[in-house]
Amino acid sequence: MAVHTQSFVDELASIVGAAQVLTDRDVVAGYVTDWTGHWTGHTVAVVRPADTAEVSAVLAACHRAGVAVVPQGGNTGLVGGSIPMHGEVVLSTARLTGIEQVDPVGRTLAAGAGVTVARAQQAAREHGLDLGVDLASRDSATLGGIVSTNAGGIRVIKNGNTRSQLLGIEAVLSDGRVLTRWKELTKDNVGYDLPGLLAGSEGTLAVVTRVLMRLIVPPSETQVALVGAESVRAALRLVDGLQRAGLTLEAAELMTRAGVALVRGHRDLRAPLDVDAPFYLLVEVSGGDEAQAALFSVLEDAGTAVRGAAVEAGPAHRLWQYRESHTEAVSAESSTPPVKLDISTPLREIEPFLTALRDDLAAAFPAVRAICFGHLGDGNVHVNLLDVAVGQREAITDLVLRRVARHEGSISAEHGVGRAKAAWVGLGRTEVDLEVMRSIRAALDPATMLNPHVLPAR
Ligand code: 2HG
Ligand code: ZN
Repeated sequence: MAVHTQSFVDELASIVGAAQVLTDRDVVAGYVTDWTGHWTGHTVAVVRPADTAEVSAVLAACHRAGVAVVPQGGNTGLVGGSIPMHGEVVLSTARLTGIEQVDPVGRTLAAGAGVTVARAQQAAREHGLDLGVDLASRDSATLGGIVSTNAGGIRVIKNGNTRSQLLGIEAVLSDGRVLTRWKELTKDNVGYDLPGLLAGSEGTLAVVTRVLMRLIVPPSETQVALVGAESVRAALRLVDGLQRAGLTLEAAELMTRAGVALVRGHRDLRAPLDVDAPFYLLVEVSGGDEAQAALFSVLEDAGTAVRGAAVEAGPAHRLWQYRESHTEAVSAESSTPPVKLDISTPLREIEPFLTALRDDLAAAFPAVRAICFGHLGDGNVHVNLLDVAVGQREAITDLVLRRVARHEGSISAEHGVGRAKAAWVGLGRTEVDLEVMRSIRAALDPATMLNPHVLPAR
């Protein structure tokens, strides 16, 4: 770092107060290692501003000093996108926790970027509404984080991803200027969609400080089925059948025999069904008794493609736990930090992709265990690779992502590019596309002060 560290830290302290500039090694430990345990960096300081004005002053100070900044929300990301690998300042949004307004008429929620998804959901539910986004890390993941990564989660099939829930945004540019696009309007077509651009920009264009989110009307009742399926094709046919029967899907999740066995071992759970199956589909549909009857009838029509099913009225935590415990079970049961590759393919390619991947891995990495699960309705598979030796991470990532590209897929479906996939963005975008992205980045952050090592570097 070019500046004198102590005077720079003192300057940050003069903005946010000394107690909010963390430099002690033990205190910053939780900010410099990611959730998977693979990415560990170091930082000159973790700064925790209390409001937008302080974020602006902190960024301006870092800009003047030429010190790069990594924004961080709940640190639940899975691609190393909020870890300071090169000594950057960590700008934590942990104190931007105000819920400013829930408007039950316009169905919007205005809140600080550091509000957790669970708190935002709770605030919305007090008005009979809900956030359109839900994900297993809801208790720690923040609104700023899900916007910055354009997070997906289990409700995308019904509500779309985070970008489509975002109505307005306040964000601070790298030089400290505050960008505000904040209109509680469904229709507002004046120029470029800047909130949409900042969504998914992974902290490279601006630091999100406040968000205006759409709220949804949640279903008053739901039915959940955990189905043992003969094949991925059979599971997809079932999803299609449910939609054609007029049912509204709230979720459609895929698991495998190996994944369910791993979760069962980790959580000491009994088998979800009294029959075994190579694949499991977890579906949630809205509605009461009538929906349940329609669900049963689609299951019956499926014949032998369905090996068995358990159906319960929502929220059916007992059935959901098999799906929601996957991430935790993978981390606990792998002998090395798991390699987590979040990919998508067209629906018709999921089965060929999974079959080819199994063969590729068996040939090249026979000792690695692969657990694939994810959001079937969105064509989104989470490829989790256990017991990968540190020296093999890059080669196995390359193998999987090249396989994805051969199936017309995306190397990042919902977790983002971060550091983990920065070297492979060329597999997902053309050269001109990458040039345009670099130009946008250079326009907003000419000196590359914000999260310089994620997404395509300049
Ligand atoms: C999920 O769908 C999350 O549960 C995490 O996106 C996926 O652990 C993973 O790979
Ligand atoms: Zn997911």
